[in-house]
Amino acid sequence: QNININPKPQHVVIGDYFDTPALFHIQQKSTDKATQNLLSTYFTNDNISNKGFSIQIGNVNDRFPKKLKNKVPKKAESYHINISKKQISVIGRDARGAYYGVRTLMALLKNETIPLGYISDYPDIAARGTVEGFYGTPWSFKHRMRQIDFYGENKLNTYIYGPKDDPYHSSPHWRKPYPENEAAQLKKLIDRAALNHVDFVWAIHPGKDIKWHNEDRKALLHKFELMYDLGVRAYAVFFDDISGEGTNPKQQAELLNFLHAEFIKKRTDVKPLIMCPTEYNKGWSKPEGGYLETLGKELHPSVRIMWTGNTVVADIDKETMNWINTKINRNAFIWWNFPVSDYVRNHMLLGPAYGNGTDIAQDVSGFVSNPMEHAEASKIAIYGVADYTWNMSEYQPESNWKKALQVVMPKSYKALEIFATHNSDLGPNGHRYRRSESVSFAPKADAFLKDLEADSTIENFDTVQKEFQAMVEASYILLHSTDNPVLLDEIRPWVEQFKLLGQSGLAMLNMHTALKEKDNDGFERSYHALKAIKVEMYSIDRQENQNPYQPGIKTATLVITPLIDKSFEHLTQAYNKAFGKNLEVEANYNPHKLFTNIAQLKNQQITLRDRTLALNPPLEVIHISPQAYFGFELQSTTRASKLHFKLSPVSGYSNLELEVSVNGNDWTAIKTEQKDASLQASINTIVKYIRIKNTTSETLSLKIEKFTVKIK
Ligand code: LOG
Repeated sequence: QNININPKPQHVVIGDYFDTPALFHIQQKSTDKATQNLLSTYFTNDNISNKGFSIQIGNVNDRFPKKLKNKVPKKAESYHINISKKQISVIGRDARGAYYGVRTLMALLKNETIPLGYISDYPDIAARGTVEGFYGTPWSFKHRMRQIDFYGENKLNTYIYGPKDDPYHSSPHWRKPYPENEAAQLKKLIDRAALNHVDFVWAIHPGKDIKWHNEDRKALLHKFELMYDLGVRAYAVFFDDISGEGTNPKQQAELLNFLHAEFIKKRTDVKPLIMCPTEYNKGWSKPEGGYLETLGKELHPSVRIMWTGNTVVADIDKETMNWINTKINRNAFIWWNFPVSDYVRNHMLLGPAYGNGTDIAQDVSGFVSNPMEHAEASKIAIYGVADYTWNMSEYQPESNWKKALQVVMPKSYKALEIFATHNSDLGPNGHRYRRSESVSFAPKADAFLKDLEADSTIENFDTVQKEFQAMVEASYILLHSTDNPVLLDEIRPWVEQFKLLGQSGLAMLNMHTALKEKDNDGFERSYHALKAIKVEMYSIDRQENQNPYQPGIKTATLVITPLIDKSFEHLTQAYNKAFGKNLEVEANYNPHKLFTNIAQLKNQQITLRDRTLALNPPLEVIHISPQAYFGFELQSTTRASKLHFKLSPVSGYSNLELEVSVNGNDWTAIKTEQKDASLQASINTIVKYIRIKNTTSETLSLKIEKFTVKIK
């Protein structure tokens, strides 16, 4: 049925539509504060009247016709909405169900017409939401407030607060109270969560330095009490990413059971505990140690145990669930590591939330997504998680994703779609988790390259050109969009990069046209333009998002970038060959150059990363004749500092000299110092050229294992 509500309701039976009334008569039976607050955002003195259209809101314990009450699904958080020409009844199974019913009601009232009929609805999974559990800059207060509202709107009921870099969540300060300011902000968040019917689950990460003695146990209990005073009514204890004493499952279980008995059970208003085990994925579990079985046996049955799947970053299927659930004697609580990007920080993950089995609703006790440090951009995936966890069997990743784009950017969503289509994969990474990217464009790119390399007419020229144009135009639209400044703030450098990439694609196509028309001036102009665009992209990559892990800004790396680079290289080679020219073929821009007169090394790549210039070590033995040298030519005079090199055999060191120069003519020798098998030097001066030179009268044969220099 065609009603646009996220998450998709379970049962919708509707017929004719009637015009949405302008005036309403609201009768609240027993509603809670959150529902009252929500109603007050829509029903104001302007649209309330005793003669208005009747809307009744309450739960199954209120007075409603029996036959309506019977239709409320017998499940937690469910609701039934009945719509007749005379009135609308919203009946919740419980307070949260009534709240969700009102959420659905308000989505209906946004339209010009309302359908007659009914909606019976309930969630597939009990706990649904996010775990702010990533490394890196924790979300800001402002972002968290926006997130919590978003969860309420999308019927997500769980926000687990556990940012690795909050020192009061983890070591060193987990035992200490939050400073006044932070406590006040947390309190506001907790209140906001309550207004959105979101459980604010406060997590503690004590395992790095916990001692299994009474004092630390008491410290934990005390911290729980402090958090209770701030309004926390749900708790988690994380033991992930630790080593040593803290990993002992018996001790972990004992602590959790202690907290359960001494804290949870003694209060009527606190939810059962959630814990994240140390062996939180199958790849890391060591069957011989019996870690998971111990937890399964010892932990109080009400404690929910988190699980990331077969590996740290994995999609979840039936088999995953069967495996873990038998080990832990309960349904695991899924910690889905998507769209978290703390291990690929130079990428934006804006694709759909897909890949999880749609048959695991009965096998999980909860499902939360670990998002990116970019909160607003993460909403695209979270919107999908809301739908998936509510109504799993009907979840459609692709159409959900398109709706999500409209929700985060109501006006510029089409431009956002072009951007997000090409910014979803993570690139190669240690967890080997990948996402599809540029899906519908990929076959066209392939065909383009094939034609180009076969020197035949390029069938897809126009299609590819249109895509590049769309990239540039979409970028301009996004950069000047006003419908979500918070999102724009997060994605801006990636959009700038994306715009430049589109422009470089157009320059590449111009090279092709010029080559075909034998317009050499035209070819060289587009060639140099493309190179210049690469310089700009390079500088964005060096200036923005300079974290120490994966610094920089990568965009459209799976399909578009390789398409442009390969085409550029092919075209330049073809041009050089046809006209006897010698343009540099290599597409990837690095302003610094290898500096050598050794033929064997001429094509060796150099890379620049974190201000460290490195020669990619060649695998073969290099023969260095007398006076021959290798090193770097910097783009301009720059301060160089630490230099490292490693050669084998080490006996080679005594025959080589390190020299620097500002002009390439006058050279100064720099003292080196041998440390173990490698040589180091502190240059600490402004240079343009750095080289290692054979100062003997014999040819040296050696392997270069490492050659790097730090530059400003
Ligand atoms: C961490 C988490 C991190 C994620 C992805 C869990 C349970 N723990 O490898 O903080 O964001 O992987 O990098 C983790 O996933 N450790």
